[in-house]
Amino acid sequence: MPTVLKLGGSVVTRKDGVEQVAVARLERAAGIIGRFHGRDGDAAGAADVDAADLVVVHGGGSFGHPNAERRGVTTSEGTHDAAAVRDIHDPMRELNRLVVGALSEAGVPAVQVAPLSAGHRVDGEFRQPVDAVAALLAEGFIPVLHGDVVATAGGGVTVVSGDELVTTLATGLDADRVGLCSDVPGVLDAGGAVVDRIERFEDVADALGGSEATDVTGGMAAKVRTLLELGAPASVFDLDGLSAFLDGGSPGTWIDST
Ligand code: IP8
Repeated sequence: MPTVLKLGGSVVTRKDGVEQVAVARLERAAGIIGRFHGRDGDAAGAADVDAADLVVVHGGGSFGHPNAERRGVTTSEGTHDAAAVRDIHDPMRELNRLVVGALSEAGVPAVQVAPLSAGHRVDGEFRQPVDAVAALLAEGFIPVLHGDVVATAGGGVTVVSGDELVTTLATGLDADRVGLCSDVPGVLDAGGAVVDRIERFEDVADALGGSEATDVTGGMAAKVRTLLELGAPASVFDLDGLSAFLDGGSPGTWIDST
């Protein structure tokens, strides 16, 4: 069963700039994924994790959120302005091209997959057929999707977050593991310490503040809520934990309501 890995916008972009790639962090993440992918299944620590069965999703960071905010588009507020749709979608495609390029340099058979081309939203719920993603996986490719904008019944076009994509893909592909790699080592409590395990949102509701940079899709609180609704365990960790996660470990915070 596949692993779904999200590289947060804070990992692949610099949130202090406009449409700035975090080159060193992206190359580091790509190198870790490349080493994982290039390893055979009998390598130490990787025995029960299939390196070929990986779907990557990345967030928007400074390529997505500022443009969406400027256009007044969120996951619930849509637009019928095609220029606004292009203003949000096109930079995300460019970021996706750069992420896929870095993965490719690291030896990963990564290919671009755009949610706008196949996903849509009905009654607030994001839907994305996963057959094409499953077929790409079966043929040995690593599909790389991204936070985007999608057609929304009765509402024009709205933002779809990488976290929504993770949920939809994990459910549709029957993933057994989900990883969210962000710029923090896990979900932090009020004192700044990593919470080891979350089973109910109420356990951490008070500790979860808003994201500091512009984030039209809700920051860490929204991530935790979304992950608690998954039928699979999820881990939240930073780049230091990525290798351990791909090896089958549970760095950072383990989120599991099952
Ligand atoms: O960074 C947001 O994706 P996220 C995508 O995963 C856009 O929340 C276009 C703002």
